Amino acid sequence: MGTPRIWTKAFVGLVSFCAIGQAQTPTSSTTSSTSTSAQFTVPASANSALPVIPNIKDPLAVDAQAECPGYIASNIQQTSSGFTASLSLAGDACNVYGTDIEALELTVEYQTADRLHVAVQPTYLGATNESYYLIPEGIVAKPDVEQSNVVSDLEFSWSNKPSFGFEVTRKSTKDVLFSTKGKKLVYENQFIEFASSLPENYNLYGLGETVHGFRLGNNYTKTYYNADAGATIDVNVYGTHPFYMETRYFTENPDGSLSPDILLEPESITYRAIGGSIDLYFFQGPTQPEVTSSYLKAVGLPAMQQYWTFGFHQCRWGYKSWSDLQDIVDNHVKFGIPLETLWTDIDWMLRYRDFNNNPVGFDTATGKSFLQRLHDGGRHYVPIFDAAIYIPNPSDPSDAYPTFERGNQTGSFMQNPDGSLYIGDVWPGYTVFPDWLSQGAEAWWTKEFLLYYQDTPFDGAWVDMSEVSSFCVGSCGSGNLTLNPVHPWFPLPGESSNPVLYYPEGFNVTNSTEAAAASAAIASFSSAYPEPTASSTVSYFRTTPTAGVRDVNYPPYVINNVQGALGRSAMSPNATHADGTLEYDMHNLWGHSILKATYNALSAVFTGIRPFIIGRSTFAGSGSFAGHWGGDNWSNWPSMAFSIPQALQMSLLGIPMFGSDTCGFADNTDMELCNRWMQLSAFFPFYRNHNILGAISQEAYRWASVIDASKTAMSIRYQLLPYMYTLFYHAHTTGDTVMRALAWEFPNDPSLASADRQFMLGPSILVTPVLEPLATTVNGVFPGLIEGTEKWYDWYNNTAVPVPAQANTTIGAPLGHIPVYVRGGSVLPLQQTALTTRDARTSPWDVLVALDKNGNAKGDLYLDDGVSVQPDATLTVQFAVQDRKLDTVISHGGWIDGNSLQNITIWGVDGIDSAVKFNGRNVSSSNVMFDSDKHTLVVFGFNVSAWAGNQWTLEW
Ligand code: MIG
Repeated sequence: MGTPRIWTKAFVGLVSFCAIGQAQTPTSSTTSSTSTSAQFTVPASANSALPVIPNIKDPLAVDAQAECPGYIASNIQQTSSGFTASLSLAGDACNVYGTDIEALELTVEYQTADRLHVAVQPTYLGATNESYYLIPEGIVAKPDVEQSNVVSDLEFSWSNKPSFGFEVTRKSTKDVLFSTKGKKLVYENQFIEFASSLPENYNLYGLGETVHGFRLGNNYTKTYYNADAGATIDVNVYGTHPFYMETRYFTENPDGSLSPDILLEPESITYRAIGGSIDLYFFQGPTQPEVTSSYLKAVGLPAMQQYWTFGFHQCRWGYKSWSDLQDIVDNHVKFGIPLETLWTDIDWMLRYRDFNNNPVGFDTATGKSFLQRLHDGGRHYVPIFDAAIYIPNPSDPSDAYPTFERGNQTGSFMQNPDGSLYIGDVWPGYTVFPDWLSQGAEAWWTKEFLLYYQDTPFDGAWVDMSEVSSFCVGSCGSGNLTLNPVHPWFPLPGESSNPVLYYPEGFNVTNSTEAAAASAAIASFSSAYPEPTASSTVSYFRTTPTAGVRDVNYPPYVINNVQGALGRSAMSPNATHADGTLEYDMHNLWGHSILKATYNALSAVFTGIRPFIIGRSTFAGSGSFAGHWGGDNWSNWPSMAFSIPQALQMSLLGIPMFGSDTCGFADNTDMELCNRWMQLSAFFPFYRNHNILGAISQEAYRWASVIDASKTAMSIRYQLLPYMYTLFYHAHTTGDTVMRALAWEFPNDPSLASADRQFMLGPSILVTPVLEPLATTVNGVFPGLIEGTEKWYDWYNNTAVPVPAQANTTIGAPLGHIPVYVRGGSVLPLQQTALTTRDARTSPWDVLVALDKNGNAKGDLYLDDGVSVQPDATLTVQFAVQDRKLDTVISHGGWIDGNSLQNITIWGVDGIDSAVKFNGRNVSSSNVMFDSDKHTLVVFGFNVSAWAGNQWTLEW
C-alpha cells in the first residue's frame, strides 16, 4: 500500500458582510438567562454571505482538464534521496480558477525505506502577490528525509507524454499505486488539480473527518473545510485529515491528501485545492498495520492517556451547579454504576466567558470543596473551554474581562487586514479569536489555565467551537462593541421559540407513555446551523480570476462547503495572523493549533503529567495532543450506527481516544436507544454520555433497564482496562490501532471490506452490537470460523461459538445484551470491575486464556503509574501458551503492582492432566475446576501477587 498525503493548505474565503465599522440597529431585544439587562440581538443577516454554487454542482463550471496545458519536466538533478526537476507550462496559460504558475519545482525523495515524498511547489515563492503560502515550521509535522540511499519497494516514474505525469508502483508486485499519467497537472495561485487512476471498485478508507460508511463510496466528494455543522453525513465537518488508505485484495495500496475537494469517481481520485502546494507521502505498507504505523510516525504518534481517562464520563449541557454534579455522583453510587469523570458544558461559565466561573451555581469556594470530595473519591472533573474570547464593552467598566485584557496586551488575537482586532460573534457576544501564529498567544493561554487552576482544580480540558466557529460573517463586532454582550441571531437554548426536540424512530412503540409526558416538557435547542432561506431564483455569485490577485473571500473555484461561502459560520478567510498569514491559508489548522496550545498549557499546570484533552476540530497529527469526540450527533439509531465508522476512521488517522455522545446529543433519547448505546460505547476508548440542553435527562440511572445494561457492559470494560491501557501503550509507542476494523484483522477476506456494524477492540475482542430499534437478535460474522482458521468464544457463557452454517449468523441479543466475543489465541490480563478505575487498579488479577484451534495463545500487559509523560517505572508481562503450558515472563522496570493473582481461566481445553501444575508444583484439586462440557478450566487459590516474580507457568 502506498499512502500519499497532500499538504495543500488552502482553505477559504469569506466576505465581511457586517462591514467593519457598520452600525447595526437592534432588530429585537431579549433577556438572556445569564444577563440581567436587555441585550442587543445580532440580526440574522449578520451570517449571510453571497450565494455561491459549489463547482461540482455548477452547470457552468469550466473543466480545467479540457482548458489547461499541463506541464513539461526538465532539468533533472539527482539528490542523495531522489531527484528534483523543473516543471514549466506546456502551452498557453489557461487561468481557469486563478493565475497559472509558470515555473514549478518537483521534489521526489525517499525519506525512509517505507516513505516516499513527492512535492510540487512554485519555484519563485511570493512572485505573484502573495499567491503562495507554505505552512510555517512547527505548525504541523512535516516529515523530512531520515535516511539516505534507502532501498524501497516503491518506484517513482514519470513521463512528459502528453504532458508531465507520474506513477508510483510497487516493485515487488508491479502494482500501480498512484498514477497521474494522462491527466494534466493544473497549478494556479488559487487552484490546483491533479488526479490518479484507481482500480475498478476500489476500497478506499480515511479522508476524514467525515460521517460516512467505513469504506468510502466510489462516487463521492470529500471536502476539506473545517466546519461547525454537526455530525452531518457526507459533508465537511470539524476536522481535516487528508490521508487515505487503499486496500487491494491479493495486492494492496493506500494514500491521502488535504485539499478542499477530493472527488472519488468510479475509477479515479481527483484532488482540487484552492491554495497551498502539493505534498504527497506514499507509505509502502504493504499491510494496514504497517501503513498506519508509518503514517503515524510521520505525523505524530497518538498521545498516551492517563489510566483514569478510560473510566466512564458523564456530561451534559445543562448541569447548572456543583450540587447538580453532586447529585450525579450520588445517583451513580446509589445504583452501583461506575462513574469516573464529571463534565460541565458552557453552563459553568459566567456569561459564557472562558476561565470565569459563574458565581451562581459554580462559585469557586463551593467548587473547591466539591472537587476535593470528588478527587478523594477517585473521580475527576473536566470543564469545557470555548475557542472564542469575549471582548468587553468599552463603555461599561463593570464589563471588564481580564482574560481578554491580558491576551490583547500580548497581541494574542486575530486581526483584520487593517490591523484592528477581528471581532466575530459566539456564545458570549462579540468575541475575538486567539492567533496561534502570534508570539504571545500560547504563553497567554497557558497563563489563563494556570490562573484558572488556582480556583478550580480541574483534571482535563474539553475544547469546543474550534473550527473556528463564529455566528456571523466577517468582523461583525467591529464598531459595535458598545452593544456587547450581544445576543446571537438565533434563540439560545432554553429560550422560547425553539424547535421541538424529537424522539428516535421506534420510540412511539416502546415508550409511548413516556413520550407523551415528555413532549410537554421539551425545552429546546436552536439550530445554530440553519440553511439560508432557499430560493429558486438565486443568481449565484461567481468570481472571475484577476491576474496575480487572490480573492480569499470568494475564491474562483467554489468548494463544496456545507456552509456555502467560506465565511459563513466561521472566522473569515481574510482574518489576519500576526505574521501576515491569512486565515484562508490556515483555516484547517486552527483547531489543531488550539489543541497544541492546550497541550502546552496543561503540561504547565500538571508538570510531567499526560494532558487529557478532548477537542472538536483536528488535523493530521492532532492525536499526539488530544482525543476527539464525534461532535453533535442526534439521539437516533443512525447516529449510533455511524459512530462505529467514525471511530474506525479516527483509528486510521491516529486519534484512538475517540467516542461519540452516548445516548445521543441533539433531540431526546429513549430508554431503548440509550440502553443499546451505553453498551456499545463501553467498547470505545473514550466513553462519555453527553446531551444537549433542554433534552430529557439521559444518565444511565434514569431507566432501570439502562442501569442494568450499563453495568453489564461496564463490568466487561472495567475488567478489560489493563488490556485497553496496554493497547494504548502500543498505539503511543508504535502506531498500532486500538479500535479496529474487521478488514484490518482479517486482511485476506474481501467480504469484510465494508464491515462497519461490528468492530474489534485490539486483536482479541469482537463486538457485534444491535443498531436497530425493537430487535432481539443481530446478524454478524465470525471471521474465519467457517473456514476453520479461527475460534471465537462467547464472553458471557465462556464457550466456543459453534461453527455456523453461513457466514452471516443470527445472534441472540435481547435488550440489555451486547454480544462480545474473545478471539481464540488471546491471553487477556483482567482486573475486577469497580466504581472507579482507582479501585479497579487495586483489585486482584485474573488471567483469561482463549485457546486457538491449535491450543496456542498469546498476549501482553503494560503497566506504569498511569499518569506520567515519562514514567520512570514500568512493568511488562508477556504471555504465551503452547502445548498446554502458559508461560508468563515478567519484566520489571521499577513499577510495582502488589495485587494478587486470583483466577486463571482457560477456554477451549479438551482435557487436563491428572495434576495441574503452577510453577511446576501440583495445584490442589480443590483449587481446580474443569468443565469438560464447556471445555473450561479455572485454577484459583494461588496466594501470590500476580507480577512479583520474573515468571510463572501453568500446565494442565
Ligand atoms: O453547539 O457548548 O459540540 O458538545 O454541548 C453549541 C454547547 C456548542 C457544541 C458542542 C457540544 C456542546 C455545545 N457546543
